[in-house]
Amino acid sequence: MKIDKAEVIVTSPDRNFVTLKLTTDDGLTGLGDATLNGRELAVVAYLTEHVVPLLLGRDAQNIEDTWQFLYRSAYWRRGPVTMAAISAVDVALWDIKAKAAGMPLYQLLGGASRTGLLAYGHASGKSLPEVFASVNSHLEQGYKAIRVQTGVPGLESIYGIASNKGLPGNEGVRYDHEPAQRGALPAEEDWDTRAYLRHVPTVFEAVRNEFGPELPLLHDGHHRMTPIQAAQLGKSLEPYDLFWLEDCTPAENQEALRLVRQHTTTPLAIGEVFNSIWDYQQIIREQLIDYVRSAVTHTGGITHLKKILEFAGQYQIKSGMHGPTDISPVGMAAAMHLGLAIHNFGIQEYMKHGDKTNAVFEQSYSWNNGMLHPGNKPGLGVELDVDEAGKYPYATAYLPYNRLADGTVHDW
Ligand code: KDG
Ligand code: MG
Repeated sequence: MKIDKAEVIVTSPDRNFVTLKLTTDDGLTGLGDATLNGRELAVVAYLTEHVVPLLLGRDAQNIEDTWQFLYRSAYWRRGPVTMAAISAVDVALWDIKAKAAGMPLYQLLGGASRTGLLAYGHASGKSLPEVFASVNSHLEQGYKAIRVQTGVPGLESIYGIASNKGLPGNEGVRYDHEPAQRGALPAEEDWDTRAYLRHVPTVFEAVRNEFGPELPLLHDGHHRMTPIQAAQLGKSLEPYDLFWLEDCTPAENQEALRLVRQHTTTPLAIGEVFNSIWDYQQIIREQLIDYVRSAVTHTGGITHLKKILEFAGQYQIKSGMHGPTDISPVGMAAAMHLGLAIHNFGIQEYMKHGDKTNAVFEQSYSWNNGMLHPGNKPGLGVELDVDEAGKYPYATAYLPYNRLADGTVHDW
């Protein structure tokens, strides 16, 4: 079974997505998600210029060998662009293998370890009444676990607060949280860590009082705190029993989590911007985290993320795969198959895609009563409608960035 064709498809229904489609000489097709938010075209170029020519004529069955070949033969290893490209190839090959076997992918990965995947959604609001309304709306939609992001008095616009406006060019389409904005330059947001640290615990106290002790609540610090500030936040949130505190410190300095860990028992999740097992080596071995946040899309595909999660499992660390709207339905389906199969599944992030996206990517995964399931079609269970995709050409879009009151650039 040889790879006969490799196409890189860029489409922008609601937002930009990059998809790799592989076709074998016997006509099987496989899809892989290669979307890297705000840097999409870098992965397109990496795939088109350097990967597609190496794939044509290769045996589509040898997934591990292809992974090692793409990783090691490049000499220049890791990095988000390389690893997103390798991931797309890897997932497309798993899709093909599962279709050839006539099985949903999770069966090839060992079969189902559970009946469905607990998923969390994103509640947010600038004020407490808005936060409460958003939590209520998520409960009505069936969510059984909810991330809470709040505005901070004095700050105009910050990460994680849903906008009802929709994105420019997409007015009326409301994602719960879609930070990338179309336009030639990134939007500037403001930040003040002390104001944030003062405000967030008051919101969690109010949310716990309103919604009771059982609802799993999550929060994303989005890399903005120093280690001691993160320790302070973890400690001040302990009475509200968080499921996790995510990305409390910048991801480059994994040792920072030692200090955070010394001071708080709030569970920690990190890794949405990591891209290999080497980013996790120390923090898993030293048990500095509780959840691995990597997406299949950004961490070298199923082949590599499965290895990370097996390593994590030795330390009772669980999965919490990244699933914002910049992970395409192809990437989401891959996460669901992997999450259903592994033993140490924790939770899956799930933000619903918009109608245009759902028309481009036909899906067989389901959302029922707060649980996701990848479906039972052979392969990933997602197909791309090329005609629909062709209606939405790439549109330049960037993630925002932060400045402090004195103008200093800060982690976003
Ligand atoms: O592309 C960046 C987003 O995926 C990220 O900001 C979302 O932090 C995020 C999350 O936890 O979903
Ligand atoms: Mg996050």
